[in-house]
Amino acid sequence: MTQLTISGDSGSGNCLKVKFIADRLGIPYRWIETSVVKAETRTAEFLALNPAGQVPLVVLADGRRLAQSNAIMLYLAEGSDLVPTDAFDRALMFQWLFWEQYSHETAIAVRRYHKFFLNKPDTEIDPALMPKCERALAIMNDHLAARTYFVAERLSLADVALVAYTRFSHEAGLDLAHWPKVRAWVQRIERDLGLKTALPAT
Ligand SMILES: N[C@@H](CCC(=O)N[C@@H](CS)C(=O)NCC(=O)O)C(=O)O
Repeated sequence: MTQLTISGDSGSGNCLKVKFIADRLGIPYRWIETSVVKAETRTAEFLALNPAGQVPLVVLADGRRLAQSNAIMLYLAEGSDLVPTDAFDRALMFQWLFWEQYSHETAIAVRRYHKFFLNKPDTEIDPALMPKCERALAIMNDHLAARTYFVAERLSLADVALVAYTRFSHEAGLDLAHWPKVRAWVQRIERDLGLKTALPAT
């Protein structure tokens, strides 16, 4: 039987988000490892599937294709307990999903890519990224000061989207010991998702 395929790079938080949701919801899929560093997202074959040349990309059983990690998560999790039914809570979840893509991923994931995957020394990495990363983590830490989860005190797509790169903060050169509420929340979400922790031992 044809089933969902996920083209993804298993080092990418955006791709892992999709895997986490499919695993959590018991959705069967075939994973097609597609390396960003090896430019496998830029082959003619891949560009024919996603002209944006980016993973994650899913191809549904009927052949329809969907890109953008948060859009894919929303499609897969429709009607599940990971999407709040209350309209305001759902809008809050979207608030964090949009913030993740505009202000969080663009700092932490980008700095991690340059430092960890491209092995660049700090002097060759855009200096504006570090304060942007620190600001994102401070916003999260403040939000979590009196909360267990990002929205409505239960696991939602907001937690899954945000944990994807936050758990690799050390690979971006950030020590989560400075943001203890974030660190504790990462451990909680990893536990909820049944993941082995990505955090370094303290
Ligand atoms: N906003 C997109 C970002 C996707 C993205 O940046 N994917 C990266 C890997 S994390 C990629 O495929 N880069 C390859 C390239 O741009 O050539 C999403 O959330 O899916």
